[in-house]
Amino acid sequence: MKKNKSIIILMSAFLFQQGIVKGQWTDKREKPVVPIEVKFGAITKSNRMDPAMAAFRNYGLGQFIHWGLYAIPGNEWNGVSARQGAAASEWIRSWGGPTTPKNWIDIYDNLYKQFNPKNFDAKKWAKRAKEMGAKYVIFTTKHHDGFCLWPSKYSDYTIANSPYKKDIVKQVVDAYSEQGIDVYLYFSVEEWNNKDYVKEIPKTADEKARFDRFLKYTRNQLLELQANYPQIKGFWFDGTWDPSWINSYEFTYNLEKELRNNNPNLIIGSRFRNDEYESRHFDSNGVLLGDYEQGWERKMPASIDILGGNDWDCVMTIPPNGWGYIKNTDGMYLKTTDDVIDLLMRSRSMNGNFVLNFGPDENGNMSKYENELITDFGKWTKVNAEAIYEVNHFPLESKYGYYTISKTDGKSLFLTVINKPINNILRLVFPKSADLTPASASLLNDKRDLLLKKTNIGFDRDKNMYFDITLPKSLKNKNAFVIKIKLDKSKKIENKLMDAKI
Ligand code: JFZ
Repeated sequence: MKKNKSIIILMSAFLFQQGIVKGQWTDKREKPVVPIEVKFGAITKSNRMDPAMAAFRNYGLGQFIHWGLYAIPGNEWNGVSARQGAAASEWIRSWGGPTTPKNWIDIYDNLYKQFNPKNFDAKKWAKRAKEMGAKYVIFTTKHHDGFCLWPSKYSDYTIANSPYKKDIVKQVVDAYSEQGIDVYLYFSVEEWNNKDYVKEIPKTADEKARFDRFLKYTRNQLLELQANYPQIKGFWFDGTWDPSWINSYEFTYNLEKELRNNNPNLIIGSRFRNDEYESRHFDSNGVLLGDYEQGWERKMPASIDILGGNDWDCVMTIPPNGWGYIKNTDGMYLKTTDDVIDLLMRSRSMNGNFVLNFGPDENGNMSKYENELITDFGKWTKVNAEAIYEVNHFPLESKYGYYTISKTDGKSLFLTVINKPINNILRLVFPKSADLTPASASLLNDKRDLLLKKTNIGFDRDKNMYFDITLPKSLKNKNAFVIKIKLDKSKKIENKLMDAKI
């Protein structure tokens, strides 16, 4: 009986991680024909125009860090892998099935007694993040296991009671801020080992009292984080899917108001709360709850249209799944520099931020692979910065890669070339009605001018016109490269040959 139950829990955790459980993701919502009255709907307007939100839109690239007690096992225990046994490395506490170590939960809940990251150096992390080109960081203050990386007054299960003792969140906030990288705090509402936490809607008096205490505790912690680290720009909420939290819509509505009152520039995503009809991410009228869509986790919108103009971020792991440290990645595909360039520019071409996750080990070291990726990817973001930051979506598609356009001049168009044509000629397609068309082109990395010519290919009744950019035959890039195209007022004079009469 007990075994069956753990298999069911494990399976649902798995489906959940895969996003298969209904209603988890922010697919385009059908709006009701007649708007319904929503009392606990959106607090901020979509597309906030204030400087904080403008900065968010320009970040382009972020770094996510998942660090906590799960870094100690690193997805295994005594040489036994938790693969197939736990949903992800940071979920190792819920290890289930035949490979689960004896007394596992108990072992896990005592790991804090040995958390003592001897190499942890927030300044080094922040420098490296800057080198990668990250403009913001999202750091786990507390994951589902409930362990706080800051010395919270409201819990005993914190860094203060580990051998390390010092406030880790503070070091991260200070070091990243010093590097000019904005800080967002990841915060899981759900806590697996909190006696007051109730998953289902509290029914008995005892459950009600416990969950009530839990809500107060959550509020206290969030206010504490805001008071301790006033520099933070926002929160990245998680673990907000249980019926108990969903049913607390009035509480969460008021809490969001309170957090925003304390900091009117605060940025939070759509995963914090729901309206009174259990509608998460969006209220029942399809209005975004929060400042940006937080549903594109390890996935990408198929096209910008699905986003309905909302801001969004894509958070992504380097291994297939697993946000916390994984000691043994043998047999796992690890995303390459090419992969992350593609994902970054795909996000940017649709106005989103791309956030790459890192899972430091128990001593505070990034893995060799992560470090190499930072260096390699960082070289790319540096030379191609103009195409990544302060850019907008450009409303044309290219079979060669992704377009972004400069916000500053609206005339510098960037084409990140992922697919290089065999004949070295990129044929750009613009509608004949376009006001601005390509006037000159150059390589962004070494500023080399490229031959650009308008080409009349003579298709009958064609609505498009064509611009051919010739790449030097000697061009041998290791990765994707960016072409900067200057747009100018389109010359409307066409050398029109006679159309065939049919
Ligand atoms: C959550 C966490 O469970 C995970 O450990 C990690 O921190 C990630 C960033 O966030 O993962 C999720 C969250 C939501 C869904 C699936 C995984 N979901 O809605 O299906």
